[in-house]
Amino acid sequence: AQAVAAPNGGDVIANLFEWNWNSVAAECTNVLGPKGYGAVQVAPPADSIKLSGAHPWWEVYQPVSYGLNSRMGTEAQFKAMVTACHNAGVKVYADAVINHTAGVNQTSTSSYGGATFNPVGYSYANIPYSSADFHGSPPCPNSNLGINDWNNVTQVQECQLLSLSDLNTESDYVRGKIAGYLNSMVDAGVDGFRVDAAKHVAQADMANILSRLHSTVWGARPYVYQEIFPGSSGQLAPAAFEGNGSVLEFTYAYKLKDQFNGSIANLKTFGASWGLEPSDKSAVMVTNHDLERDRTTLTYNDGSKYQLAHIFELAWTYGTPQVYSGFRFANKDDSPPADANGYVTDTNCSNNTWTCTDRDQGIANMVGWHNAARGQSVANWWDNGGNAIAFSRGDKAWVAINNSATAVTQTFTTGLAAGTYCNVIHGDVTAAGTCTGGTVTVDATGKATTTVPAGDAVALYTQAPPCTA
Ligand code: LAG
Ligand code: CA
Repeated sequence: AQAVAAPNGGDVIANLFEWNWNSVAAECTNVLGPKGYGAVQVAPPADSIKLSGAHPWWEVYQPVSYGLNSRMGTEAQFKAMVTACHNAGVKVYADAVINHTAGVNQTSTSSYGGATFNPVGYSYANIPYSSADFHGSPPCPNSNLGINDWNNVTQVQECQLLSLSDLNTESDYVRGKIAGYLNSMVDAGVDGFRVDAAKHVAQADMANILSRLHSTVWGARPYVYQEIFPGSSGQLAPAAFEGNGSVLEFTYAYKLKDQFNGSIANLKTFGASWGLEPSDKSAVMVTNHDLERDRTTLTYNDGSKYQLAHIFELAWTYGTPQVYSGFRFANKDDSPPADANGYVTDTNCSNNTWTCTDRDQGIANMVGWHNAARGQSVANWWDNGGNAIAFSRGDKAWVAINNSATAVTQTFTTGLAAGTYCNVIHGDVTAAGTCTGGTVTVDATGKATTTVPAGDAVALYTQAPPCTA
């Protein structure tokens, strides 16, 4: 057993997409822990295929062994990262690719960790898997093994997604191998999993695999949130997977984009009535690595709207929120910054290659705001009927968001006790109790007169130590 600090109790997930393990470790220590993030989501940790030419980011979604030497670092670096994050109070959730191995349409036989495999022959010697461990036809009714009907349960779950070799998750052997892989991470301290392509694994198979998982080093069941694209009904609808854990809320991300491109005053009722999954089952997000590439959500290209959407997500009461930090790309298939052999290099947040959203001063400080507001209901809603809103969370925290092109000056009812508050969107409270940015004064009746600049926000909360000047 590992000696670890207790988790800090926060629930916000920083999704550090394809950051290498050393960079994740440093971020946990220097940013995520100090700012109150509850967890970090990391890229798929298994060894994966390495193509012969360029190295698109999606190589890691083609596992070829369950060893942990990968594009993001060695097994030792992975384990050191988990320990560093735990020591910073931050849990670690790994992206788990368990529906499939590499594409049967790939001819490369090299990997980042040195595994022996041949995708064309369904052969993965290190696990080992051979062709009997994959779905063929039957059960897939299509002779090319592809998915033709995306509303047909058998095709979606037992044919090949994108020609990726589809594991026979009905078999006890395969279930045992997948559970063994996941348990190797749990035993190393991993606290939960983003389950990749979960819609493509039969619910009964997933339930069986999850039943085999060990408890985490902190004595909890691993947190499971499943990738289920919406759009199908019945057994393929997000709700049909909730017996096995939470689901990533794609509808949340799509609707948030619509409102920030329309009128955020509508967000007053944002929640289950909008067709979202139940709050306690929803892992909500502004974007993720797929959505920023298909441009169906806000992305780092959207400037203040992207920042303000994260601020709203952290202030609102719905779901378990994520903050997304990836890398900049010109083309959809671009590699993350990597060395000549494709191994991802250390994250650099200042040379315009990575998008370190988790460090954005306003977003990072909203994590503390979010933690302070836990358990408090939304109150004191205000909007201008267009693109400016404000609300409090009980008497603990208050925010105003201006998604319009003109400044808004207003006397707001904040719900806060009288005092001087640091606007955490642009300031940090120092040890001496001063604010490095602007302050807002709340009067004895809880009112504050302030200006929210265009494309900006003002956020105040009761902090310790308090801001005194
Ligand atoms: C996911 N969720 O269900 C990931 O979020 C998504 O990023 C993954 O696709 C997908 N499921 C499979 O894990 C990504 C890329 C695909 C890529 C795939 C496998 O978006 O473009 O497919 O990872 O690396 C690529 C090629 C395909 C090819 C396939 C197999 O684009 O043309 O058929 O590899 O060789
Ligand atoms: Ca499947």
